Amino acid sequence: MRKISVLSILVILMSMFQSCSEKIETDLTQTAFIPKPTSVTATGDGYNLTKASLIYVQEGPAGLLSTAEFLAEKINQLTGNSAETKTTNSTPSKGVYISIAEDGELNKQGYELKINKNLISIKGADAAGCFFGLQTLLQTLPVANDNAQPLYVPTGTITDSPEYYYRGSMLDVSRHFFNVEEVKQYIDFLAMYKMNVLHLHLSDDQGWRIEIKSWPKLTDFGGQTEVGGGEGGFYTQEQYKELVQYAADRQIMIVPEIDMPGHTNAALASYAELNCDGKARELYTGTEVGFSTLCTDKEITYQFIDDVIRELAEITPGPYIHIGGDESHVTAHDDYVYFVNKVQDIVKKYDKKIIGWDEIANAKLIDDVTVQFWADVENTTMGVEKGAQVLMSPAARAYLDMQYDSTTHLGLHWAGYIEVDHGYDWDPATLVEGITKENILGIEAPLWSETVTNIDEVEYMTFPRLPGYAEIGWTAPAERNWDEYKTRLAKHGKRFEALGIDYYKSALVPWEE
Ligand code: IFG
Repeated sequence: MRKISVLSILVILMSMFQSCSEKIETDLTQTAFIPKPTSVTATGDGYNLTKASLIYVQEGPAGLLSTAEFLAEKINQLTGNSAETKTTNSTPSKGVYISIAEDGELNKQGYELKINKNLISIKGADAAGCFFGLQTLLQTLPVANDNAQPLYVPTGTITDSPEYYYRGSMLDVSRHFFNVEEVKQYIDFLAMYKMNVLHLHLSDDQGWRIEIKSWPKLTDFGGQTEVGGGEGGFYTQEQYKELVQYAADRQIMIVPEIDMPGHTNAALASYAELNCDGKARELYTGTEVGFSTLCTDKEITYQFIDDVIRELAEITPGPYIHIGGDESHVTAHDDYVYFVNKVQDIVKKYDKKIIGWDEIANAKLIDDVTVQFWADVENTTMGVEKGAQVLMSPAARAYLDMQYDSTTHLGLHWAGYIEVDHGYDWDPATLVEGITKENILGIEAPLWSETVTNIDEVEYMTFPRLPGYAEIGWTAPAERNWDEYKTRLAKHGKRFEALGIDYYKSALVPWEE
């Protein structure tokens, strides 16, 4: 018998080791997708991503190229390739193909992701659907591939579409200011989980954060501090437009909020004439609420609001402007109603639709108003009776500034503690009596920043709860339960770590080691 040398045995062992370390995942149903897709069918093979060199884009439909370029960048990061995009008017036989479905073929914002050995096809009902299909594809791949492993996408078909069309988060940039780069990072977090709205809380007692050219002292003076006395800051209109574009390239709409008549100390400190007594207020760096109000019976107040809404509407392509309306504790009820009625007419004049915190339901409410439910069921159901839609942001479930538990070193707990399961285990359509799915525009998880000062702290309060809100907004309630969801969330811990996200490692989640 021929003597088998030690060397040849080593070679055999190495090749066996090599093949199992390259174990190719070929079961698409094993990917821990969040949000959970409507349907996933596996066909048991793998598309070799390292061969992906061309990303074809259907000629004609708008908004697909940015998605294709986004995908090319991710593929090149993961494989070292130099994949390029190319428009085509016919379906290619290999590579990646991004296209728009026939009218009515797929649900709004939905997509069909078909993967075989040679071709990955992302077919969207619309450009947003294509981008959401891309996010699903990316979840079959690692966030990083530092040791240049060959990468395969498991083959099969995913057909998917969202429960609600408005799936968002709010970032309070007034209590503490977050610069353009930090806001872009937050937009990236939303995009990973198919959220499509970023509500920016741009003004409050502690700071005015958006340049208004006709009222320059709002930022020159009113933007110069923040909670705790830091230097604050603001976005020039050019920077705001840069954020709008960055978000749009990720199918995310910016909803700007000017909170009024309460939460206006920064404006009242900037312009004496906005105060009923004609005296400018001091800048405020504390965290009390409900002590400020614009002067609702002065004409200049409405000229001020007209200028602000006009300038904001000009740089906001999205359909909504948020007028705030919360905690106007020093505005007499009738003055408040009179004020909100007048502000609605101003916003309508600039062809924008109104969102306001649930207190605005006490006003007349014109058509197409959305009441953002945060704390008061009576206000909200009154808004429904007046024909308003509801944006669900129940503080006790969805406020990202609520502490996880009594040991959380950041955040508040006036609405209660929100551990990861409590933030996930609820259905917007049944949470509040009198509010049903038909009344609901969507879901939004606000992050108030009284106690949150930088992006690391934003990450700690946002992760791991944000993916849960994204799933509540996207996946049918019958398909959701905490015990199954937590096993998928557990597999995203490694993704958070690879992204450098400083997340709260809740003991309720069986994180992968
Ligand atoms: N309520 C206030 C916010 C903020 C929040 C902190 C709303 C609509 C408490 N208004 O929530 O300004 O202070 O959790």
